[in-house]
Amino acid sequence: MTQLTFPSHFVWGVATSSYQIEGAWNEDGKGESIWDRFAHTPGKIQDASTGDIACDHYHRWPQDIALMQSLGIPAYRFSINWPRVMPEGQGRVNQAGLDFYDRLVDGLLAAGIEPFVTLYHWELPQALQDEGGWPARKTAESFPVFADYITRRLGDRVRHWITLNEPWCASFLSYQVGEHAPGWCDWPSAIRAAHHLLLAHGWAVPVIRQNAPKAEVGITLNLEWVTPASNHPADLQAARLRDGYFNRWFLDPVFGRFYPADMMHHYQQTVGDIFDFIQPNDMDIIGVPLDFLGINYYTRFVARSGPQTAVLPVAHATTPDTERTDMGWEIYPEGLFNLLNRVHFTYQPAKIYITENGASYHDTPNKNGRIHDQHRIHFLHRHFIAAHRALSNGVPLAGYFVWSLMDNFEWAKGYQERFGIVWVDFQTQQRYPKDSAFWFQNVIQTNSIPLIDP
Ligand code: IFM
Repeated sequence: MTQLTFPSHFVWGVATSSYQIEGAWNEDGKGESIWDRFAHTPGKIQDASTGDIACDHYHRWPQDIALMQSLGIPAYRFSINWPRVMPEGQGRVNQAGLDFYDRLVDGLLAAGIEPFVTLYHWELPQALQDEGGWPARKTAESFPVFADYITRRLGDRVRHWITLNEPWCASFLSYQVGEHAPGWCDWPSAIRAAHHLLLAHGWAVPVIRQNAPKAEVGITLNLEWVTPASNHPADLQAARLRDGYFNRWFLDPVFGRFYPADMMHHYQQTVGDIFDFIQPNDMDIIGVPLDFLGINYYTRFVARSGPQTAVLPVAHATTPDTERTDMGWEIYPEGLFNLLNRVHFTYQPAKIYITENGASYHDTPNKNGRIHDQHRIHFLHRHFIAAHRALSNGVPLAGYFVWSLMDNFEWAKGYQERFGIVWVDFQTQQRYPKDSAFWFQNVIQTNSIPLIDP
């Protein structure tokens, strides 16, 4: 046996998100999002760039669909920019914005590409942020209305819906760490934001089901494989806290288990008595049964006990000889295998899609215009093997989306990081498939990967 074959209906795809590729930040009636405001604020983005133009996908989507078609990509995960459709986040609908996504879906289907649509990949309308943002319950109440407009328009054709992308990023990274929009650094606000994001998810699911009765509905969580730096009790405790903060805080409520008791207790001790925002029935709404769980996996977290004063006394242990991508993230395919098994055996989702996995490498085209991104091929190959091993273990893994179709705006890092399997020249907007794109094409065509490392 020289090849590992995937199940016949396994879904292979690529993923993007609206702000990272669309550009056209203020065209055709689009409202301002928190990312427009954040990127326009000096000092927030490392290379001082913005997503104003990004990959200009708003204008170049027909070529981008043709590109995917030429690479034989069967499924495409993209997201809807909320203020493009509802400029103030509630009330008025911008028909031109809805039309854009309508054409995109039609174009994908005509090209034989299955759309997987994420409703929220972080572009909160600035108008809703001005009224409190995700820490305010009102923002959660606006979300199912937005979901209703989108799914009434696209629900006859889109068969796979993802409510939220990575609620940890939209809450803690955005309202506690301050690295993402709107850039707050406040623990109680972040914990409230997480709750309201999950509530928004829970409210949106029945709305989507009503408008798209034949569709699958799920949520995408970014999960880490957390390991302690040593067997010292303090490091074991650090690993438990990191896992609670990053993974269990979202997994437990989404699977109907309330928030993890140890973390509630921990936050009560360190942040204060803040849980008054949980209203009767909230947890039942959040725990609505799903058709699938989307998992975004990139790396592991090695936890060691950190400074004792912070809410989260956990540090990321660094090991000098660790293999890393150009972004500095540890390459740890075993973590994907472990995580898939853990989620399967602990939470038993009906189905799992890996909705993102990939790596940033800074390769540039050679004089012939070729991009030999061998590291990325190596990275993907090892992660595909991990996914295949999980399948053999009985994990109901139904598909795998590579992040990303093309190089794009990598949030606070701007354009310094390149996750695409297609290289983008941001001056000319020309796209150049990297070697990994052709390698992936072959994986898709054969529905298998070589056992031996390419
Ligand atoms: O670019 C992001 C994406 O928007 C969400 N998941 C992680 C990717 C890489 O950082």
